[in-house]
Amino acid sequence: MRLTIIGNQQSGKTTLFQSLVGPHMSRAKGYFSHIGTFVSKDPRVFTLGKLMNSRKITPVTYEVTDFDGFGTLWKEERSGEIVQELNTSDIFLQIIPAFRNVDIGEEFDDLNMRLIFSDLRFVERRLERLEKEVKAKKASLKELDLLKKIENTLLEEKPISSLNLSRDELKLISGYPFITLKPRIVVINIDETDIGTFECPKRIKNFPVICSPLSVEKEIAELEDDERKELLKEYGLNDSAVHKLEETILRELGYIIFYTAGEKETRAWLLKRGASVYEAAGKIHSDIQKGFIRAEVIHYDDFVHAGNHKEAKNQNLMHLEGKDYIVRDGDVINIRFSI
Ligand SMILES: Nc1nc2c(ncn2[C@@H]2O[C@H](COP(=O)(O)OP(=O)(O)OP(=O)(O)O)[C@@H](O)[C@H]2O)c(=O)[nH]1
Ligand SMILES: [Mg+2]
Repeated sequence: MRLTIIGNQQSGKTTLFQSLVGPHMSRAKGYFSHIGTFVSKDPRVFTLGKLMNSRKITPVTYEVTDFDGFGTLWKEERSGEIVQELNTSDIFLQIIPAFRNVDIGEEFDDLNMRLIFSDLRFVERRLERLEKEVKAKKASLKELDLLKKIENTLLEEKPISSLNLSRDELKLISGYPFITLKPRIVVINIDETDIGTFECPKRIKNFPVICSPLSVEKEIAELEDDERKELLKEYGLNDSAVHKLEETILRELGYIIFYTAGEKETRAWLLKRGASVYEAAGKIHSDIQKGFIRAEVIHYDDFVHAGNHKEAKNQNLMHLEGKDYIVRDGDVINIRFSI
């Protein structure tokens, strides 16, 4: 899972990167000025791991990239290549530097239009060839119609994601590097003096918004838990925005977290919302999926209430499920399998 921070020059991209990754090592590559790992803030895996006395606790991690392609490294004539690199991301975090008193709408549009134009340029080039290919019966009329629909949307200055394409339509264009098809979260970087008074819009052009003083977040990320709480209080903040950001990322991408818990290791796993326990088994190991018999499922809340597997079983909080069971966020799963 790759999260990519985008924004204009000096908007606070690297500050957000450091808030997510902490003061750890990062590397640079191509248009990414920093690449690092964001360790999930989900506290449940640690609670479970402690209850289980696990020797190892493994939270979910995300790869974070600080993208400078629209910043200092931006070159109009290289935009094709820049977009190719962006296309490796699953979700974008678009920063708006409200601390610089910019017009939020204008600042959003500025980058938004660059993304829309780059998709439009691609569609127009593709359409030229596609019309010939359809005539020669080398491509389908369906694809041509879909690309025309996409072209119209982009000409209306709307992202492709606003079309809510069907699964079949998405399949037809899955090979295309469309960046306005990807989910995006707008992060408004507010001045620390505006904490508590800044009116945070719920959405901008239908993208979810998070407002946060990123310079404070960066400071918080460098601290230990106790100090962190203290500093949050000092600034009048309830919680770190990073936590909320992760929740929003998972919601926008349609992911949930499930757990496996044992003495050797307790681990959190990402799974597409609506996926079956059979698919979950495949995430853990292909052999476990192949040999799937049944799944023992205890919800996190029940697990914590009971304190351990055995007690949860005694209290009838564990249920046995077959392959088709749809995993819920927070399920603690033990797969019975034979190979
Ligand atoms: N007051 C204030 N300053 C901030 C905030 N966020 C970032 N800055 C400052 O703005 C400057 C740019 O921040 P960066 O995080 O480096 O921004 P960037 O988008 O990575 O910049 P480039 O990589 O040069 O495009 C730095 O001097 C930060 O200290 C904020 O929330 N409040
Ligand atoms: Mg930077």
